[in-house]
Amino acid sequence: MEQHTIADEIRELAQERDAVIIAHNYQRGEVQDVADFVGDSLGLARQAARTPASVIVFAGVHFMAETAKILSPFKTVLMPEPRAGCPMADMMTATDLAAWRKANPGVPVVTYVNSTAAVKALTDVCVTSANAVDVVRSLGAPKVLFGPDRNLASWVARSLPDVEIIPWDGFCPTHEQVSAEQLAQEQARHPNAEVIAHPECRPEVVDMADAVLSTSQMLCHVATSSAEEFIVVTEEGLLHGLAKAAPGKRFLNLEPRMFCPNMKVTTIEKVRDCLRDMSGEIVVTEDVRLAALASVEKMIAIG
Ligand code: CIZ
Ligand code: SF4
Repeated sequence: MEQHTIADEIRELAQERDAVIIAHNYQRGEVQDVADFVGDSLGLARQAARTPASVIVFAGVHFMAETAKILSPFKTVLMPEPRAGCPMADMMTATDLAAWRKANPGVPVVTYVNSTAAVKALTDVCVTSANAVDVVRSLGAPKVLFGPDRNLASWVARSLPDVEIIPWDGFCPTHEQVSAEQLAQEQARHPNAEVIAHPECRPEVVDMADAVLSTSQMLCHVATSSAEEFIVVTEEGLLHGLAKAAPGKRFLNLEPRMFCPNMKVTTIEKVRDCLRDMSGEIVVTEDVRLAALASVEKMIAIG
């Protein structure tokens, strides 16, 4: 007799609860495999909003589930592990941002989607790592405040030398830990590998990359690139999706592997328990939601 797996149990519960399961590109492989959709935070939030499901189970970190709630106010958004936060998002609080705005009157505030709903609510326009350069360029402003990620800010500043980017001093500990020496050693071991790096890495690491890409851009890129081997400078969970996106190609992470502990606290058992118990609901107050929605919609309108 075939074994009834935890994945089978999850699929049955999802049907019973009218739930869609979405998993971020950095989640554990078995969690990605049980999800209806796998992707980046904004892509997932938009996809979940379009499904008829009344419940969204978001396997990711807190700001991502908040973004899903911002776009789907009438759906129930659940997190299998609601304590999964993002240290970078927590490096800029709404109180910090309010004071920063006040000290820089008239300067537009551009915020990375890796931020809390309360911070998005005080933002003029959000950006993702995929569209940050285009969105800032389209503002046509001589100067912008950019948070919370100083490394993404630096990438935008180097891409747009005519715009003065004032960075907040936040960073992603998982991407920040990578040094240029560490990457150089990996390159020396694999001289034919193409280096693809996330813009959350330090500027000197970004400058060593053949391509600077968001997670979704990496997934598209590896399928069309002529390279057969890649050094992937982002959280190691993406390698699961990369192997599916370009079967037969070789993907290397760094040593030690780039590991976000918050992304990995969600286990397949917690996905099951969350659906069974309908636990871990994410709530965003309506005034914050509407203000945050405006900054996300402005980004989407820009493209
Ligand atoms: O927005 C996301 O999902 C993150 C954290 C990174 C990316 O490049 O997709
Ligand atoms: Fe936050 Fe970095 Fe983890 Fe992404 S990988 S959730 S930015 S700490």
